[in-house]
Amino acid sequence: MYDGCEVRRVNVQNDLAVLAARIRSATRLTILTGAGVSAASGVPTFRGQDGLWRQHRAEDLATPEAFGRNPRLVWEWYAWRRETIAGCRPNAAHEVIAAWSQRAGSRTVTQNVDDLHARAGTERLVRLHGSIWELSCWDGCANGATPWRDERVPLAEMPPRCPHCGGLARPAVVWFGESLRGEDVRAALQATACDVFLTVGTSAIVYPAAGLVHEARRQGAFTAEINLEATPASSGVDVAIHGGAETILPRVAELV
Ligand code: BV8
Repeated sequence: MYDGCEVRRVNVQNDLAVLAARIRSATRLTILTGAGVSAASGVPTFRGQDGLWRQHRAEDLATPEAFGRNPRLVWEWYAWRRETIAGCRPNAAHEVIAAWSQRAGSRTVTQNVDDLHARAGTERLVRLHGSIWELSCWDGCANGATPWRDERVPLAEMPPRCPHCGGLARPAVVWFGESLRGEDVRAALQATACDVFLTVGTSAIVYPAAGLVHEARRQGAFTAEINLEATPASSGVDVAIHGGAETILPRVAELV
């Protein structure tokens, strides 16, 4: 007779084998990632206990209203995150996802702005919320609408200025209440037409990203979730595996 944790272990082993078999036979694999895949690299997640900064919640700072009210405070938050991320490297979860991205028909859609998927060499990457290493013009000049890359830590000046018009620069990320870029939304929706849709390390509450797994299931995809804890998506996927992405993904990769 199995005790509780033995049953759980057996169930997880079965789920890993089922997911690996589905990935092995898939011609179109789509992976959606959130902050949880970068947690093992040392990048603070949004809603975990490490998600607070000077007692501010991410949702309160990652908005155009917050930036308009106090650009220096919001830039200090981004400068702190840039400095933290600059010292982080891709972890085993990024490495497995980058390896799977070499397969034809695979696509990776990330909510993260830390660029760790790009640094791991991930192909066909859709960055739904932009990059913390890119800036654009807050004051709306034509040339400054196109994001430019600035990886200097610390930034040359605080707050940084637009090189085109000398106005205020902003992080070229998508804030709450802002629309995502049309081409990114289209690419993400196209990626829901797949055989396997795997969501990894996201609390599944930020839209439109959180709606993608439901759209994939509606189109007949096998859906799976790898996350440290249950989320609103857990009850709707075919397989929900609870554990660290940096340990679960390498185990699945061994079985594929
Ligand atoms: C928009 C960039 C049209 C900034 C971010 C429909 C329904 C409800 C609400 C809305 C809706 N449509 C729009 C909204 C409003 C809003 C929204 O969704 N709000 C939520 C809070 C309810 N959405 C928007 O505003 C979006 N815009 O839809 O445009 C529009 C326009 C105007 C008005 C309405 C609509 C724009 C959303 C983009 C916001 N920008 N980031 C920045 O980064 O500074 S979102 C931000 O949250 C990050 O990108 C982050 O990636 C993302 C999602 O969070 P997660 O990645 O899931 O991170 P989190 O910390 O929450 O969870 C981590 C998970 O990992 C946890 O579950 C944890 O257990 C797990 N974990 C931890 N360690 C590990 C692990 N898992 C595995 N292994 C581990 N080791």
